[in-house]
Amino acid sequence: MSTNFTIADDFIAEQNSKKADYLAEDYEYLDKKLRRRNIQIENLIEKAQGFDVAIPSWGVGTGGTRFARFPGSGEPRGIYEKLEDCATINQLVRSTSAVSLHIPWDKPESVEELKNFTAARGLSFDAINSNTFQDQVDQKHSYKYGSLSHENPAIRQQAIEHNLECIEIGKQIGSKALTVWVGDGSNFAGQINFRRALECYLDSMREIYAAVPEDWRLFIEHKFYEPAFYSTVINDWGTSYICAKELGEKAFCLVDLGHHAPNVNIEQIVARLIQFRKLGGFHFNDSKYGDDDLDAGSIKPFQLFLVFNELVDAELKNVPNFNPAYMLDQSHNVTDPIESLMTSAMEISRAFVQAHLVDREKLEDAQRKNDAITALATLKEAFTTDVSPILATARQKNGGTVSPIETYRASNYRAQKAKERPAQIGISAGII
Ligand code: PSV
Ligand code: MN
Repeated sequence: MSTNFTIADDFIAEQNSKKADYLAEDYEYLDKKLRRRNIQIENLIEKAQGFDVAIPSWGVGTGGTRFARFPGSGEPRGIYEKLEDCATINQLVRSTSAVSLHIPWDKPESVEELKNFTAARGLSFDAINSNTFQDQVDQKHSYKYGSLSHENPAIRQQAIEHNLECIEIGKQIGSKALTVWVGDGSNFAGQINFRRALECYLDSMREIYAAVPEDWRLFIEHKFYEPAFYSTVINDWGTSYICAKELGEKAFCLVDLGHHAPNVNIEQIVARLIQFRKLGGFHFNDSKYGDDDLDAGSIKPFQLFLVFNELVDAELKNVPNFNPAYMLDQSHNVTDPIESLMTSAMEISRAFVQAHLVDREKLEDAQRKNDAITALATLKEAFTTDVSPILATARQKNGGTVSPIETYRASNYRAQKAKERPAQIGISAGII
């Protein structure tokens, strides 16, 4: 496996040197501009250097829709090849050092081997995700009509045990959180009893919660539709909050940006969850219509900025126990997944740094005076500042590349992988 192609650090340095003059010019200009606003560019570079968002293992394969999947060449065929791609992403952007595994898709034959392989590439493991939304070949009971919320205790038990197994794997690989998203719900009015389904779900979650180690967190991920189209059991942040509250201190809400109805004010949901100490983390992506799983910041960059505005405000105000986990969760149908994930990671860092540019005193003053024009202008001043030189400098300082997409394309990584990884008929990338 170690003979597989990797991008050489010398190659990255050579690519960076081609950009050095332009970056220096842009940096100098931005530095001057920020100093006029009493902002030290060095502080922002440090912030950007310390920022990290986890890569979902399932994101490095080409996704698909209900209609078709168009595989790309050189796609990863198993967990080790997925990790190779995750390592490449991090090598170039240096802000994606953790990988979020999905079980059983990524179930390792040898945990030891998996750990060594990952550590050798400078990666660690983020939250572990359970899967009770699909049936596996050797599974006794079907999840066709639900899993943790199913009427049948034997089916619930099977789903509970799967989550317990995820916790065990997570403990061995160093994860510190379990993310539970269920596809449970209904397609017809009257198909399920709403109250009974949630009671069953809570009963199951109590058993899972009891097995969550003291230094772990249990993330509850809500979604208002799909695969069930009439109702889902954990449909919104309110239900998620109630469940997290019922379960106890280790339980938190996870916000996947794609899991809300169009036009829902997600930044306000984030603020609510922060206020009541139940914000666990994020699955970042973007959407136009629903759970489109598009690249983060590609459709609504202002929304992404506004979410980070809430997060940075909480960070600066030292909200107790504020420690959200950042993960991507996207499906790449028409792009090279590595390019999409690198671009998304950069857009998330951009929103984070921009949110640090907000003049918070001015904003608060405007809010207290009901000066809506100044309030928005204060946010827009930060949002419209091009922080690219900060992001590029942070990447370079961390050992990465000034221009991730250019460097990646120039390296011919994908063509090399196409040689190493001949296509397999019928392999699953996860979301198909
Ligand atoms: C469901 O749409 C979801 O957002 C959950 O996080 C799943 O684990 C993931 O996508 C992959 O299907
Ligand atoms: Mn998700």
